Amino acid sequence: MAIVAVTGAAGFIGSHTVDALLDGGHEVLGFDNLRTGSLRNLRAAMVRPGLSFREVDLSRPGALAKSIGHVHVDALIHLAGLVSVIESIENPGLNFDLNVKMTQFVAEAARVRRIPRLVFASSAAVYGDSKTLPLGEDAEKRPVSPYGAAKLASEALLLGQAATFGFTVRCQRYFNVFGARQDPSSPYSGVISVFQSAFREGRPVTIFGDGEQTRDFISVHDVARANVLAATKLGICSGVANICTGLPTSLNRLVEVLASRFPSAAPPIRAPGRPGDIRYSFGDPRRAREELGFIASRAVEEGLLWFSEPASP
Ligand code: UD2
Repeated sequence: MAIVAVTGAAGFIGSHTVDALLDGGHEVLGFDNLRTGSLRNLRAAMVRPGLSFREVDLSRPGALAKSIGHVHVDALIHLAGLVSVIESIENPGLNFDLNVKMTQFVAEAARVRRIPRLVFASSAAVYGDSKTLPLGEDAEKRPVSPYGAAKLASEALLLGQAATFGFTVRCQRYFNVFGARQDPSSPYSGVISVFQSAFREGRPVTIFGDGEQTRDFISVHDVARANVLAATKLGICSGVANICTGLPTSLNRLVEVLASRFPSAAPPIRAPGRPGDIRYSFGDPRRAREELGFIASRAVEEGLLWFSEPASP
């Protein structure tokens, strides 16, 4: 069993990763500044043995290494950061601080505290509007937001320092992640959480464009499992891998599946496409299978039905 540090532990992906680590019998040191994360997400984990949580601002130099102290950490999963593409466009300086500079502090903590393995939350945003489908890891990288650019820069920072200082880094390029605890309240939240809460509350959803755009939706449970594998699997090397299903799903199909679950829902509103929206996106999942032994287990339709289960009376 390993001791694993998790940054962004109270976030959407972070809290599920903490749960999955505890399920595997690992010990977890969780860190979060609670800017976008919430202790609510860790409610169940907090009462289990194995988690020690600390509220800390990791954007201060040295804060992470200091918080880890002299605990012998086997792996560090770095999920903290600025998570909204739109916020990165509105505030590119903050995006730089939280998504690039903070990554450097993580690399320094790994070096100073001799942490042998890092796992980094990268994103399909590094591909931007690349036209090669499915998106393989070697596809052209054309980020179209400060967020995507910061993730790409962070991958390079970490891979370069891993090679220099002798630790292993796994950069995980998540595609469109969905599942419980994803905040549906902002207009820029993941489409599944927005649609799901609208269906539940009997409000119509808005489809931007013709609804034929596709995404590779992956369940947060699968993403958490991929993180645990990257942090704990023996004998893996540094590298980059897509964390995706390889299956494209259109928005119209999403609405069809949700409508079958909530038959009395109002019909969707149609609105013009969002500027900068990517038309088709789905990844090639083979590298994660070969290098991590990771295969997504929950197809989006099955995951959606589970996720959209109407609340019991
Ligand atoms: C996702 C990620 C983003 C980045 C990007 C990389 C999320 C939340 N965002 O952006 O972080 O990694 O991929 O390419 O996972 N839509 C509607 N109605 C709504 C909301 C959305 O039609 O009410 C459409 C939207 O215009 C888009 C699709 O749904 O065509 C998916 O939107 P999204 O915001 O869930 O995710 P995406 O792919 O833009």
